[in-house]
Amino acid sequence: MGSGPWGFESPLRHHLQRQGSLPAHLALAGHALKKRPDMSESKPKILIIIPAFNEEANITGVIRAVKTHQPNAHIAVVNDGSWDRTGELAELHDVTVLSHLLNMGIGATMQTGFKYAAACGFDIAVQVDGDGQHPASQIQDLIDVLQKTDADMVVGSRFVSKSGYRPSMARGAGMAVFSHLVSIIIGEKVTDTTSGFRASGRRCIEFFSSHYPDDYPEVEALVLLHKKGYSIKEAPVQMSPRTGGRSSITPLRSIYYMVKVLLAIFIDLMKKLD
Ligand SMILES: Nc1nc2c(ncn2[C@@H]2O[C@H](COP(=O)(O)OP(=O)(O)OP(=O)(O)O)[C@@H](O)[C@H]2O)c(=O)[nH]1
Ligand SMILES: [Mg+2]
Repeated sequence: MGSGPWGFESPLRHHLQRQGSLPAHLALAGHALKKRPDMSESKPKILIIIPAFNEEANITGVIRAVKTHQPNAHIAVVNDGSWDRTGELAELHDVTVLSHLLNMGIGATMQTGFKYAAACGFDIAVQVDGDGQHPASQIQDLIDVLQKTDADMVVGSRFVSKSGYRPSMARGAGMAVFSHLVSIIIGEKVTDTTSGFRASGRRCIEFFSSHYPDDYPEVEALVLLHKKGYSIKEAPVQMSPRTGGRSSITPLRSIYYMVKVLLAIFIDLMKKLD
């Protein structure tokens, strides 16, 4: 296979082709792939994956904050078919922008990030949402726990210590149900199963690059990891409220979310994973 002029295109395309899954929705625009990460050092290679759908109000601030707090990490913004200026604004920075041609949802968005991380050989991938809710100042806390405990994934939890986070009643009830259910399944207490602020190690990156749940993926991803025999730890985090844009979780959607995720968990428990 010939090497593309932008460095990234070649390993990512090769990896996707090997998996037989070069998705038609993934646009690997050359101009967006201008920065090659420095993979020559012996330190762990860290990728910050920023999923973003119509986040023009927040994306610039999020990229700047990540650069300030993680100057040595590489950033991949996964622009999930946004129809606002999210992609354009992200491309003004020295980051990789992977653009879906269509809106695919957060599950596919994160899987694109993991495919990229696996293809480029990153050791750690941290999800930092493009809406500004995940404080960049706490990325290092997740990475520290990942490295100290040898866990496969560390989830930033709003409920390990007081964080001031107050979900709505419906959302809080849903979170409590998931937390109990997942703790029973995993055999360990998990307090915040819906947090997307997470750090994944190498084994998780590989696994998630080929298996990542679709819709509302956070809870299911934990069950899949447990089935795989991978370990999960939590680290206390604070989370800010959204600073702009719109949440995907409307009251009606939270009912769909509960039913869908509960069914998916039971199906996952019965499924054979390769
Ligand atoms: N809503 C939505 N977000 C997406 C999609 N694809 C990627 N994302 C990004 O995924 C991240 C999480 O989405 P949010 O809507 O904030 O979900 P959430 O954080 O669970 O909900 P809130 O606490 O209400 O913000 C954000 O950075 C989005 O920009 C999509 O199809 N819909
Ligand atoms: Mg959010």
